[in-house]
Amino acid sequence: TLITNGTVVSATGAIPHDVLVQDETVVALLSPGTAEATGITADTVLDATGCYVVPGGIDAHTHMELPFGGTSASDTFETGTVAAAHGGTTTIIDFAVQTAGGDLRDSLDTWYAKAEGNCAVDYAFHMIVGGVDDSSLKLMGDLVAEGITSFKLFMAYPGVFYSDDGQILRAMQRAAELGAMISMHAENGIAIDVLAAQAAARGETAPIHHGITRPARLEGEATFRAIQLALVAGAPVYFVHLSSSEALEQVSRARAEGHNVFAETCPQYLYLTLEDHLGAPGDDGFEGAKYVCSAPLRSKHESHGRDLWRGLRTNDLSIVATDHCPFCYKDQKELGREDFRAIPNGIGGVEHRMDLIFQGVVTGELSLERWVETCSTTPARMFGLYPRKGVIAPGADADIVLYDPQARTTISAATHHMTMDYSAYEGFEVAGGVRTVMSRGRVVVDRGTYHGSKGHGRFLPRGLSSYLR
Ligand code: DUC
Ligand code: ZN
Ligand code: ZN
Repeated sequence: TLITNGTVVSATGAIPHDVLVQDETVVALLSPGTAEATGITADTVLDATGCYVVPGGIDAHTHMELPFGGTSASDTFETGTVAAAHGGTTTIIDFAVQTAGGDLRDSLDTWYAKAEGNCAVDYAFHMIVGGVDDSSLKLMGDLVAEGITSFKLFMAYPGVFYSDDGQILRAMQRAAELGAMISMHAENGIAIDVLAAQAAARGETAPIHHGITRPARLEGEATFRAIQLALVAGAPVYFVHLSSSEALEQVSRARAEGHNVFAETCPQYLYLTLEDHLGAPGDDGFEGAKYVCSAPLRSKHESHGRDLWRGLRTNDLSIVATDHCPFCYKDQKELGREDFRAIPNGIGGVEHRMDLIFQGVVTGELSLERWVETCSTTPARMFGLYPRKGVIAPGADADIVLYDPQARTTISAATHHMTMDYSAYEGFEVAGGVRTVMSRGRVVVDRGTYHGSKGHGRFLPRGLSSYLR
């Protein structure tokens, strides 16, 4: 296949090039129009006139089928990866889950079984270690050898996923030994549970109280603490779903000191706010349940959104991932109608990340190159998939998106492919849009039509991070 007349965008530039793909792999980038003169004939020509030709998106944070609060995230690996493909994401890194008391090996095997043969695009796993003990610490070595080279710990959710500081330190020491990455959910869950119980006792049970009882200070505090533990252990640490100025300040300071401290943010923290989406204090409306996620949406009267865009520019935030964790409003979010603590936490967005962050290019918040870097190249480098993924270069997998900056779409649950009965971005008007998506040389989406198949997506064993300083 020859992709002609497009502008190939990488993390370092945007250059008109034709791209030659053979089977599953990129074999050459050619000066525009020179293929024939060099004796190359292609069976298929994809005309990319007017399009950016970008490496397929990598969503480094998804939760397909995650069991949570007595229910399960509504996208399966099949539906979630089809939705990802529609949005120009050709790799997901999902979180296999060990909860407290579970066995790490069995938990991971359950995750392999959920995904295998069902995915439309390639997938890899991080491992949530919900029970740090001698057995799981030992097994971390086996997992690294299998290509699961990052481990998520939770400072939130006592009794479910939570690790105390001693457990965190031990897991970090083990990660340091193995060269593995520690991903951290940094919110002080012990303090949050106290605030949430106090709110509930006062009768403050509406969704807004989910946000109010998870203050940004408790994200900042946990972020600081995790950084200190990581420095003591000599391990790199990567903060997932960073949502607040307070947490960013800690990451920025550690990075300025040269430490291996990294963070991602998510579109919901760039576009949605506490007041506009969770409801106002005293507003007992339940619609806000649609926007209950953790870390929570932050106040529009503070500096969070502005600071997060700045962090993306300065690389204090290296990656945009979605934390795709979809629950339907009906029957799932409604579990918390009487008490916000029972609302399953999560927002679905795997389909819209590339489009939503492209809006930052349109408004001048980010460069075109930075869009590709935060959404594809850095996730590949951070999590050991580079240069197979994250770049259009000879030898790389032909995961390629033709992105049309002139397209116009409106996000809606009526047209999205995720199995959610609402969209957190309902009515958002998007400038730009995915035209064609190729996964390992095969066109899986073209002009909104799905041409892929279940089981095309393969498990990707990952190497160690190539992003550490
Ligand atoms: N946050 C969410 O919003 N959902 C699942 C887990 C998490 O940490
Ligand atoms: Zn989390
Ligand atoms: Zn998550």
